[in-house]
Amino acid sequence: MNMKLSFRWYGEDDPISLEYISQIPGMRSIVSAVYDVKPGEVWSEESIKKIKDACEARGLVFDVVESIPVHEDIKLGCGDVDRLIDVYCENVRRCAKYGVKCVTYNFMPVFDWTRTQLDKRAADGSTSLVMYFDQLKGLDPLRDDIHLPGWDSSYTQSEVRELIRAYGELGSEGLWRNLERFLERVVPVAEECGVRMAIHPDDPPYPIFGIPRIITSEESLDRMLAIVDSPANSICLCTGSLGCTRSNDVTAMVKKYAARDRIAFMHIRNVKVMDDGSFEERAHLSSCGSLDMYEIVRSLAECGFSGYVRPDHGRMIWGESGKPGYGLFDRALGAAYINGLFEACEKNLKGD
Ligand code: DNO
Repeated sequence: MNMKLSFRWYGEDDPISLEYISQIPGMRSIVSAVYDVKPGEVWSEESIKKIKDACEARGLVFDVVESIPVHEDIKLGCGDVDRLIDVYCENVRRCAKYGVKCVTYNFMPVFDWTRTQLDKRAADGSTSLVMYFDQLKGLDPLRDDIHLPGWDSSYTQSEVRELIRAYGELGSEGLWRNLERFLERVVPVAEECGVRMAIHPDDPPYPIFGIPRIITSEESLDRMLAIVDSPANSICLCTGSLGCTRSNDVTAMVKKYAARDRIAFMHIRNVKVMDDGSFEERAHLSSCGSLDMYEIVRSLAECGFSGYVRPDHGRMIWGESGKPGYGLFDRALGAAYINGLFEACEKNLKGD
C-alpha cells in the first residue's frame, strides 16, 4: 500500500503501549509529541530522541508530530511573537533531525476541539464524544463558569474571559494576518529540512462563543494554501472535523487537495450530523455516520496518495476506559477498516 498507516501515542504515560500499537496489522508510524514542556518552549533533543528510540525498539517509525502547539501570543499577534516563532522553527528543525517528516498544528484560538459531552452512551453500550447544541444553549463564557471537555483546564475563568475578549477584538481578519506571519516564517524552514507542515482544521469548523475560527471550509483552505505555495505548507485533512457541518463536501475536498498534493496527513473518522446540526462521533464505517469512507479513500488512492493516515477518535467499546477518543480497541478496528479500503481501492485501480 502507498499510504503510511499511523497511530497517535501520548508518550510513556499513554495507557496504550507501543507494543500493543505495533500489533495492529499494517501499522507503520507513530504520531506523537514532546509533552514535558509548555507551548513556546524549546523541545530538548533528548526528549525527541527518546520517542524515536522507543518506537524503533518496537519496529515503528516516529515520523509524524502532532502537535507542535502554536503559542497563544503568536495567534494573537502580541508579546514576543518573533522570538516565539523562532522557537517554533527551532522545534521543527530539531524534529527533522530525528527523522520527523510531518508536523501537525492548528490555529484555533484558546481551545482545541470542542464537544459538549465525552461519554455519550449509545444503544449498544459504547460511548463517544458528541456536540449537542442543546447543551450549549444559554451558556455565556463571559458570565458563566464553563469548562467544556477538551478545553485546556490550566486557564482560570478570568483568563478565559480575557482571551475571549482579545480574540473578539482581533477578529478573523486579524487572526488571518497572524497566520500569514507565522507561515511566512515557518514554511521555508520546514521546506529546508524536509518537513511538511500540516494544518489541522478547526473542530468544529464554526465560531463558538464568538471566538473566531478560520480554517473551516474549502474557501479557507484555499486561502491558507495560497499564503505560501509549497508542499511544505499542507493540510492535515481531518474528515470528522470538516465533516461535522453539512456545508463541507469532504469527498470533494479530499479529491481536490490530494490531486494538488497538499494533503500531508489524513485523520479518518466518521461523524453523524443530526437534523439541528449537532453531531455524534461514530464508528469509522460509512454506514455508521454521514461520511462515505469508501469514496474518501478511493479519491486518495486515485491520486496515488502516499502520505500519512491515522484512524482518528474511536468510541469506547468492550469495557475499555481511558482518554476519550483515544482508546485502543475502536481505533484498531478503524485501522483495520482503513487498511481494507486502501487495499481494495489500490488493487481495483491496478485492475487486479
Ligand atoms: C483531536 C485532535 C486535535 C489535533 C490538533 C492538532 O483529537 O485531532 O487535537 O491533534 O488540533 O493540532
